[in-house]
Amino acid sequence: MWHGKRVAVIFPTYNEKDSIRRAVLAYYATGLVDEVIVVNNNAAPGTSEEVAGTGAREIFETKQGYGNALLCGIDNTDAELVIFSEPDGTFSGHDVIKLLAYSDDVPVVFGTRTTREFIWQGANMGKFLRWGNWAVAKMTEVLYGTTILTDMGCTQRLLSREALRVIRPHLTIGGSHFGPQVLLEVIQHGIPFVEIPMNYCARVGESSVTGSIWKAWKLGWRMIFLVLSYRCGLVARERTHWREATVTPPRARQEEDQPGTESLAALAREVRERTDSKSGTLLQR
Ligand SMILES: Nc1nc2c(ncn2[C@@H]2O[C@H](COP(=O)(O)OP(=O)(O)O)[C@@H](O)[C@H]2O)c(=O)[nH]1
Ligand SMILES: [Mg+2]
Repeated sequence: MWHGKRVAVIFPTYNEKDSIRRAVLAYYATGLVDEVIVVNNNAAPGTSEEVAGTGAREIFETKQGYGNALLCGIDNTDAELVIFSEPDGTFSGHDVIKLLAYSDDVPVVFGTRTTREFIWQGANMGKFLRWGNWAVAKMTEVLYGTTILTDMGCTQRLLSREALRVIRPHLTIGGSHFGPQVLLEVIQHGIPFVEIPMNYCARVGESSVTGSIWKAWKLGWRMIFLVLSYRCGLVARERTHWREATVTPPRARQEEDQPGTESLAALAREVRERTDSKSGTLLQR
């Protein structure tokens, strides 16, 4: 729970049998996560046994692909704050607190894995992947005039329920470039977002998406093609702009929740009175 909002984490799983148990427990250990949803995407045998008893809810998506698994997770939670992640040991449960802290100000918080200080030894983030992700992200930033973007492929991110409600009908990609489509739909809808550094560690087991340079190269080109298609209006659809889609912008709502100047003055008076009664010298100094 974060400021009265329910928090869910979605873990798609395909080949993470040896790390998923630890991942689920680490995210619950933050004390901030209400529900971990494991989407079993024809996962390695033994995965369900590892998930059992962790408190996570396991659901099954037989349509293969990262995007299909995430969409199934999104459609199976009503949490107000939804975090996408991976249970392969690359992300840290501790970073949930960073995503949540920024969710107070913006409805979407993207992670980035290209900040040098946060890349741990053994992480699959060599020069090619780091600069490749950075370059496609910068291309997107310049083409759309967005806030800073430095990673096109980070899969740890947070979306509010309102943001998901707005973009969900436009999410169509079942494969690995689902992540960039989420980013592009957020941009196209004018949803405010920020990108923050995530710790990125070595993976447990083999990566099947960016493990080989050839696969990463192909995925990179698919991402570039997707960004350009959106920019050229080839994915033109009717979209409701964020400002019209949300009745009250989150920031305005939070301001309503803040104590007004009157109650702040009362609080200051109370503190003064208490300090006064305990130690007069403190006030006089
Ligand atoms: N390769 C693959 N990954 C899937 C599939 N469905 C879900 N995933 C998830 O996609 C994520 C990325 O895969 P991974 O092998 O870790 O690639 P990497 O993050 O690029 O190293 C993992 O969390 C997988 O569980 C699928 O059909 N194939
Ligand atoms: Mg991974």
